[in-house]
Amino acid sequence: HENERDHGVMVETSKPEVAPPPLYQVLLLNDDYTPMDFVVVVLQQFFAMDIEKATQVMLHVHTRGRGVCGVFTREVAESKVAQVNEFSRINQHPLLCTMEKS
Ligand code: TYC
Repeated sequence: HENERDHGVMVETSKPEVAPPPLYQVLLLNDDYTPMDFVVVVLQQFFAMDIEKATQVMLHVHTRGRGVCGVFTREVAESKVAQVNEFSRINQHPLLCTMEKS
C-alpha cells in the first residue's frame, strides 16, 4: 500500500559517526602583582576546583609561568576566558587568562 507510514521508534543510529569537537586548554599566566589568594578564588569560582586543587594549580602557574585550568570546547573556553579576564579587570588585577587548541 502506497500511503502507509513507518511508525517504528528508532532506538539507535549507526555510522557515519560525527567527529568530536576540537578541544581547547584554558590557561592562566603568571604575573608579579595578582595576589595568590585572588588566583585561588578564580580557580574555585570559574573552574570548580576545591581549595587544595586551586592552590596546587596557582603555585604551578606561579613557579612555571603558566598552567592549565581546564580543557573545553571552543565556545565554553571562550566564555571562561572572557569571564575570568572581566573579573580580574573589575578587581583591578592584571591576571591574564588565555586559550589554545589542545
Ligand atoms: N605571582 C603572583 C604573586 O607572587 C601570584 C600569581 C599566581 C599571579 C598565578 C598570577 O596566574 C597567576 N603574587
